[in-house]
Amino acid sequence: KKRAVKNLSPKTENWEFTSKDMDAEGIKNSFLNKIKYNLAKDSETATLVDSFNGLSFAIRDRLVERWIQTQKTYASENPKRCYYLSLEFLMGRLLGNNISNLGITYESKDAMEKLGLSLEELEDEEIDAGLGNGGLGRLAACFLDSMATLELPAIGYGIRYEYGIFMQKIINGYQQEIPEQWLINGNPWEIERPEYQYRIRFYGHAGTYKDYDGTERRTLYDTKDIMALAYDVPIPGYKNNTVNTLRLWSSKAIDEFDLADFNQGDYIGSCEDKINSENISKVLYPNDNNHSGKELRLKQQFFFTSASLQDIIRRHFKANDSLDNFAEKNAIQLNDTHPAIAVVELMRLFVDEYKLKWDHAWGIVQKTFAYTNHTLLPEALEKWSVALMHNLLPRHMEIIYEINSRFLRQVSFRFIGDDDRLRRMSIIEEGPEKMVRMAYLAIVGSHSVNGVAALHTKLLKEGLVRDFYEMWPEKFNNKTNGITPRRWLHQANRPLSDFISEKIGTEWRKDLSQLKKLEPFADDPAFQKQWMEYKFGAKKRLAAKLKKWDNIDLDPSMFFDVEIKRIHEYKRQLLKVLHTIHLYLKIKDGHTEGFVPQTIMIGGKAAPGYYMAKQIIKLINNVSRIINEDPDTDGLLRLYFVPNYRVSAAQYLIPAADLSQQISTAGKEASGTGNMKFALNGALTIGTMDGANVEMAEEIGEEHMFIFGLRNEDVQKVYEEGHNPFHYYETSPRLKRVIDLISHNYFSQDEGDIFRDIVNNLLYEDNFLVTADFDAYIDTQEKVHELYRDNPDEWARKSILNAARIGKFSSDRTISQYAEEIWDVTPLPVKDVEA
Ligand code: 4GP
Repeated sequence: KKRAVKNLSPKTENWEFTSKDMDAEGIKNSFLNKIKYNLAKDSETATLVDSFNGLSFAIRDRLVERWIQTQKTYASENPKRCYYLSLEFLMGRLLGNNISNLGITYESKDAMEKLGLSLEELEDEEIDAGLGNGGLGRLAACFLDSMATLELPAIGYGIRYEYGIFMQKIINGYQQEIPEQWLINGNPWEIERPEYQYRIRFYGHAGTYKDYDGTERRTLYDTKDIMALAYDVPIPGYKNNTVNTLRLWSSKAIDEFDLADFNQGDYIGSCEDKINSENISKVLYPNDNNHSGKELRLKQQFFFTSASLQDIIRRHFKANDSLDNFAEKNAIQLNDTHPAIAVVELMRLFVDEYKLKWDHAWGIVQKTFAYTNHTLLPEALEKWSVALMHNLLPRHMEIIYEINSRFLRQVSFRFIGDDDRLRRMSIIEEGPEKMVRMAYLAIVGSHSVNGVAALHTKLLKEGLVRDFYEMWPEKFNNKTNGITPRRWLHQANRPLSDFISEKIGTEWRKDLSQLKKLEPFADDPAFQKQWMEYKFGAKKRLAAKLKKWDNIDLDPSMFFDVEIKRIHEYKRQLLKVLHTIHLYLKIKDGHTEGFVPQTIMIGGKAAPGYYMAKQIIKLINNVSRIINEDPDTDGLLRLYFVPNYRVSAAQYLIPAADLSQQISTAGKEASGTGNMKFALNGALTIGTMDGANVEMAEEIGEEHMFIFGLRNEDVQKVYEEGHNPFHYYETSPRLKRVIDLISHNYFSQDEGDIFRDIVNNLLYEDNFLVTADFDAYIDTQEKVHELYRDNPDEWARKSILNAARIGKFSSDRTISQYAEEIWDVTPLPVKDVEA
């Protein structure tokens, strides 16, 4: 059954536009046309935002024919399709991406230059589509790019949040969250589809009625309904004719105003109803790796899930006349448990609305769904109170009970007399408050369960859901994450991308394993020199951006050490801060001989309700101020907290980094994807044996990375035997000095004891073993600096080898494996659009 992954390499080769429309002159004319007729402006009155919108409309036009052609092809060929259901799509900016995937970057640049405009400046006007928090959401975005590039008939479904991830401002060192009005200038990439609207039914109660043939059936009464309205975003493949769709749902009141209320004079009351319905798609929950049990969140989950399923069934019936082949035509991937209620909703639709028999329906449901787990952290595991679920979705709660009772019967048959196992595996958790365990529901309702890196999948099987693995080992599989090389190298680092293409051709953009061809150059001094010049160029580009965005002055001749990701205790930004303080102390002690002049950059958002994460941000900022203002550190050490870390900032930070920080407590980071982006751009990694770092070390060679710290087994042992952080404090003089400096308010002289909680946590709790790994980390950082200082050729060689050997981590490879091993979906190339 298993085919080689190679089969899924793109079918369309040597794709080039021939159209005049794609040259600079064509783009320029089209742009001028848009400025005039779409925006009613001229060269005198057009603002930068107008120019951004004008160019975006011009580029969108160049996608539209292919978009229509793609959808036509799918409709007529009726292939099996894959649907990616995700509460998050962290898309970032689209202009540069769409231009680049069309292969007209230089043409667009020229077109704008002819008009005295700078493409880069226009790109800077685009506010990121920040419809996600971190890894899980960005992965979904990379997957969309790969699915289109691989010519897979795929659709992404999500929510069109009016407010995506908040904008982070730093005020007196503290994070402040500002709502980001990303739609304020309009969104040139979306098309509203009023013809696709679905009714979503909440609350009410379930009851029985007699069908015409006398069968008793369940249905819902007295529900409170709202509408889901579709907005479509085009997702172009890289240099092919495929343009897939990301369909985002926006909530809308059923009627503009409830006329009954209106006539009774309750004008405000009826307006409130409308406002309440529209709240559902208002804001993204800003949690990463964390579950919030709020009713509105469950509403969001059901809202987008139900709309998507209704849309999928509608589309299915356009090309098929029965639901019997539903699973043969539709594969639905659940991006974490956030859309897991889909299992229940599809059962409800099949059984209540389409009147299928339970067993028949259940067989289809299980064959249709597949579930991806993204984290082992207990606080991220979704559980919904039965009471809440019953109130909001009464019929779904009934169906969950039915699914559970049939499932537990299966378990008790397989493991006779094992009552504890029944209790452990039940979808309903008994306790003071009964809870629905969404991960269990997702596993029971799917034919495939995957983790996102080899180690993570292993731990999933051995730990978190071991009982389920024992029951259905065949359901479990690994799909190591990947990233799209288009955004993360071709676009983000175009000079380096062009240099690479000069040497090894352009195929790597669709087949990242081709980067292997760089290996022979790794020893070539001339190539090494050029390679490092590109790194220097990227540093200068970053310096210009951070100056413009945040008024930060970077010195590009320094070593750049970068940790960018969500702020989380398990990701251990604290370890990086402690190290920075250690370096500062070295300088203050006068040990500056051979000190590698370096700039340490840390960026990331903290969930607004995550106290410790916000304390860590404050600490970074305070340490930064003391260090940067101390004249002793001039030319040696700088620490910056980069505010408002986001996809567009990552595109500048990652190419500029010399060192990538991937230092999570072993066993905690499911995969990581930033780690891959850095290596692709020639940064060396300092990291623990966690997540995909393990597989990166296999590919790149451990000797070309800086691996340190406790392994997963060690961590487990420490947890079992009881961790005593105070012991490390007492026995490591370096650690003691650093912690003492913080606890004596050296970094908070006018603010007193504000870091007491951090210090106490480090000394008496330290769940993430910062103290245990401290010395190993400091020593390994030292090795990093030694190599950079004493052996720049070897550094360059390693940098090249990192990029050359990172090919496995293309999301094209990941998606090929999903398509072949889970979805059974094959590429469907789209023919050339006639001129
Ligand atoms: C993240 C994981 O923390 C990260 O390791 C992984 O690379 C990413 O998913 C994509 O699989 N999880 C989340 C989350 O973002 O909210 O659970």
